[in-house]
Amino acid sequence: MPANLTPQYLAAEEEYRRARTIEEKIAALRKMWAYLPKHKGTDKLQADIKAKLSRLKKELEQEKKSGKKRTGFYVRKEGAGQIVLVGPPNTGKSSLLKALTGKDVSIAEYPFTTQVPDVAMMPYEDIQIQIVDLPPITREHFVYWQIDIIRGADLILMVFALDDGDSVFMFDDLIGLLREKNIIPIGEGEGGMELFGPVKKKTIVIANKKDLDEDGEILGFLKEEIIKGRYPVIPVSSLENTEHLKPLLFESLDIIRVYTKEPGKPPSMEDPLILKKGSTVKEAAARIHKDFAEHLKFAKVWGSSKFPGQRVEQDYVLKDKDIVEFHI
Ligand SMILES: Nc1nc2c(ncn2[C@@H]2O[C@H](COP(=O)(O)OP(=O)(O)OP(=O)(O)O)[C@@H](O)[C@H]2O)c(=O)[nH]1
Ligand SMILES: [Mg+2]
Repeated sequence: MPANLTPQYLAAEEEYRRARTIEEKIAALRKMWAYLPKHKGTDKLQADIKAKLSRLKKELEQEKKSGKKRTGFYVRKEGAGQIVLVGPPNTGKSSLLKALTGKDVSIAEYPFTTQVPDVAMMPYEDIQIQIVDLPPITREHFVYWQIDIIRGADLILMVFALDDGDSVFMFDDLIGLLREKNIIPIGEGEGGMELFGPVKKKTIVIANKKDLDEDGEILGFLKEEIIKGRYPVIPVSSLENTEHLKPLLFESLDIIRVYTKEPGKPPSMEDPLILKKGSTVKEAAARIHKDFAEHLKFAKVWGSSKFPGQRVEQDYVLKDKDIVEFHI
């Protein structure tokens, strides 16, 4: 991101992220344009905003012509991470949401049961992870707010069914549909959050309804003939126990929990800081307060350090469940 973007510009960008309708998006983009400092360093951003504006204006015109009014959905992020369930119809996405979170959602034998996003929190140890269930995605049913929600998520779970339906054959089509919308599902590595242009998203394949594939034949086919090692594949049955999935989901979010303590006091074991894997002591301090990071002299760490309460420098890389005491 180019430096020296003004707070007004960043506020407009936040407004854009939250915009639900095309009109709201256009209004936010116009503000971004107005507040964007126009110099060489923002060339790319200027071009992106212009391109997005003209595309949305065209979409708005088309919408007016067709007389169809679309309403969008925006899901506010909550908890330590946001995971979105994506897949063809009837593969058990909503059943999986229910199994992981306990939320009672619409589940039915027929396809296209889910029509609006369903959101619920999955408790995992001492944190909460947000799960978003979407209406199924097909070439005919892939609307802009589904795209926006997937684009904003931290992790994609692609849910297929090991039943006698044909969902597993839709795998490459689904990847193609996402790629067309500038979402690049990746099996490993770091995903991104860019506002414009192609964005990589970490993706796990969930092979659901494994209870219907007793001999594992369909699972074998899915892994060997279709996925071919491109993505991790996890067999589950949403009707049975899905507990084994939870630590895997936490791991895949690439986040760590860090607890803080004040000198001479016990650590506060509630509400850990949630940081990206690989974060340093300085980054943890910055999360508490900008000044805090600037004035930080050193820290003491319990957990990943060689001995409890070891003094470490600002660039010390923290691990999940570390306790940190900042000294300024
Ligand atoms: N045997 C079996 N059936 C399942 C499993 N998970 C879901 N089902 C059934 O599959 C059907 C579809 O489940 P849903 O959870 O509604 O599927 P969905 O993917 O949300 O469907 P849409 O919202 O229409 O895309 C229901 O009849 C579920 O009971 C599973 O693990 N095993
Ligand atoms: Mg559903």
